[in-house]
Amino acid sequence: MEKGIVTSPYTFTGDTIGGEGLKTGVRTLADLQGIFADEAAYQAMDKDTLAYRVESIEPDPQGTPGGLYMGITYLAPGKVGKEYFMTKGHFHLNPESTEFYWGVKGEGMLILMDEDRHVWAEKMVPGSLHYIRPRVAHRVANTGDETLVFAASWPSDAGHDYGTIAREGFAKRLLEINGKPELV
Ligand code: S6P
Ligand code: ZN
Repeated sequence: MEKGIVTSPYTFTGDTIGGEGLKTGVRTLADLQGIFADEAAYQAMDKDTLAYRVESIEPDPQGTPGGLYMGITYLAPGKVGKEYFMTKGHFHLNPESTEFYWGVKGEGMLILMDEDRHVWAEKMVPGSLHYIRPRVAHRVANTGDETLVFAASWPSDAGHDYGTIAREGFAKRLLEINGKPELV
């Protein structure tokens, strides 16, 4: 190859990323204990069921100011009672940090909640782009019957506050009512 011209160590095909230092994280239903409303339905399910997998490229150490990360989440279809499979959801530890999500495959809902516990949702479909503003908690539910694939890019110094959502939850839940998703 010509001097000074190199190949990027990372790849992005639309629904996969790869390359140097690719990280993979897996969440089963066991990892989502306490987030679904219907505890009896949750207890009746196989806790080894895969809920989602996240693949990410994090070129700089967590906490590096000015860095950017990119990840793809594969969220399985399914419900616990009437509630769709969803990600744990989080605020960022650095409250000013923002994030982009975009829909790649399947159908879902990005559920957002500000610090006053006001909740709203944006429909996620292939090609939808979602800007998550500072101080807004975010989680995604799969409302379809295929794996929901979405990508995200966030600052390397955003950090994740899972504790607040684990303790207090979101003020509304996305349930299937008469065959359609409803925030209740
Ligand atoms: C990271 C970004 C996503 C989520 C992933 C899983 O800032 O928001 O990669 O980590 O969608 O969701 P959660 O709430 O379990 O981190
Ligand atoms: Zn985030």
